[in-house]
Amino acid sequence: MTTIICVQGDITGQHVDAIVNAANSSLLGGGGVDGAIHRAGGPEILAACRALRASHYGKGLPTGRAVATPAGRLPARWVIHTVGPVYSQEEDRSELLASCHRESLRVADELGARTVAFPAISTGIFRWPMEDAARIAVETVRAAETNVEEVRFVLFDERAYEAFSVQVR
Ligand code: AR6
Repeated sequence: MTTIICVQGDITGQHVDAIVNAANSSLLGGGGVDGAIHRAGGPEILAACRALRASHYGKGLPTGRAVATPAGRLPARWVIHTVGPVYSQEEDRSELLASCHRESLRVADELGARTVAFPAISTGIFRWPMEDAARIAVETVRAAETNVEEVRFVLFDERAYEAFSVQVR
C-alpha cells in the first residue's frame, strides 16, 4: 500500500529517497521547479544529465518518460527527471501526464526508493489546469503497482495544496 500525502512547500528541502523533477526533453535545466532543483542540488545533477544526453538520450527524454540521476547536494538520493506534456485545449494529453507519474514510480522501484516527492507536474510553465492535474496525478498514483511506500506531493502554493488535498481526502 502506498500512502499519499500532501505538503505545501519547496520540494528541494524534502528528505526523501527520490525527488521528481518536472523537466523538459533537453534535460539541461530550465525555470520553475527544474531551475530550483538544479540550483539547490549543484552541478552534479547537470553533469549526470549531460551524460544521459551523450549516451541513451541523444535526442532528449520523450514526454511522459522518466530517468534518474544522483541528487547532488539535495537531501535526497536521487532526482527522477520526467517530462510533462504542455497543456492543450485541442488535444487530450492526459495519458502523457499520467505516464509521467507511472514512469517515475517505475524508475523509483528500479532504484529501490521507498519515499518519493512529486511536484505538480505540468501546472506551471506548461499551463495544465491545477484541479485537473491534481486529479490525474492522484488517480494515477493510486492505481500504480509500486513498492514505493510514501508518495509526497509537494505543492508550492496554497491553491495547489488545496487542489491536491481534495483529491487525496
Ligand atoms: N517546489 C515545489 N514546487 C515548485 C517549486 C519548488 N521549488 N517551484 C515551482 N513549483 P513548472 P511545468 C511548482 O513550471 O509546468 C521548466 O522550465 C509550480 O508552482 O516548474 O511542468 C522545465 O525545464 C508549479 O505548480 O513545471 C520545463 O521547460 C509546478 O511546480 C517546464 O518548466 C510545476 O511548474 C516544465 O513546466
